[in-house]
Amino acid sequence: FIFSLRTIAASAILLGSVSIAGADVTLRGASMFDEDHSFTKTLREFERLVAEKYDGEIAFDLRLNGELGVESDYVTYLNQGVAVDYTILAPSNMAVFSESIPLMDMPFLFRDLDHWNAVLGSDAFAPLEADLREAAGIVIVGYHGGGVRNLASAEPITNMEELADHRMRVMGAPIQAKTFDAVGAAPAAIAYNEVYNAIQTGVIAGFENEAASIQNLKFYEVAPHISLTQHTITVRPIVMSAAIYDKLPEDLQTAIMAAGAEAGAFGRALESGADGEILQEMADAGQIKIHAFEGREKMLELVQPVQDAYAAELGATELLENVRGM
Ligand code: MAV
Repeated sequence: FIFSLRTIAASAILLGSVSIAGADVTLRGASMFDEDHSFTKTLREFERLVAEKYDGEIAFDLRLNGELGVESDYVTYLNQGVAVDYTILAPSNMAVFSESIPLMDMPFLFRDLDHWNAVLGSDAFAPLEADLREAAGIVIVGYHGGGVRNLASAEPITNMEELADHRMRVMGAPIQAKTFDAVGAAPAAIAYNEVYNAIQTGVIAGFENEAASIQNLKFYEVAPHISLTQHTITVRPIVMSAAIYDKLPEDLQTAIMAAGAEAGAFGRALESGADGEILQEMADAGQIKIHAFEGREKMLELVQPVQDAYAAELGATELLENVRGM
């Protein structure tokens, strides 16, 4: 009896994530974090804006704290049109379905926040969005992001020598592993929800992440040494399952696109503005130690040929040159 109840509960989560009865729509969202994280705040803002812009009845059911898994799970759900209708995702977690989408969050793509802002304000990534829709069945409705990723490790990493053979977790896209391989580290693709344990048990010596997530998921408990490599400014699309999106009434699709653009701008300002403060908060609380990293220029030099080769493979050389030139 208990078993069958569980089965029913599980299939209720996997099926019927969208119910469109007359004008009533309920969309289910997912966040790996609690209400304090900028991803969750941005998704809440997205919900508020959609409801405001849409004349019909709409409800949202946002599942927090990784209840529905991690981003690599969400990608599969979005692709299949089950369980998760909207979320925020790292492009590098969508590589299984689209080889080109991780280009937009590869390390050392953006020089600084101004450059990142200019690129996100342009349509430079439109071909990548089109490939994602086509190959993955995922629709980008806006852009969150703006966190700066640094190394977080059990022991300090302050220069290229200490980075050599450093066993670190990277996201699943091959370009992420190739990048950290090129700078001499020993990267391994590990699921996000296994990182804490893998560091604690010494399977790896660290990973790389942005301040907001290190704080929200308490990664500082196992990786308290932050090296300011500042290798990535994040790009985190707000996404929807195309299987769901395409079934929605046109006026709701219009509201979603407008809400996504606005919620993204809200989220980018929030995360990019809070990034330094969050690092400082964690340092003040004695949770992390911040280290300068000597060798960022060297990293950049080693990584550029890897970026070039990846773009060439994708036939995206012009796109990359265009982004670099902005
Ligand atoms: C951070 O929590 C976010 O950037 C999230 O989008 C990523 O999936 C995650 O890191 C990660 O490294 O997998």
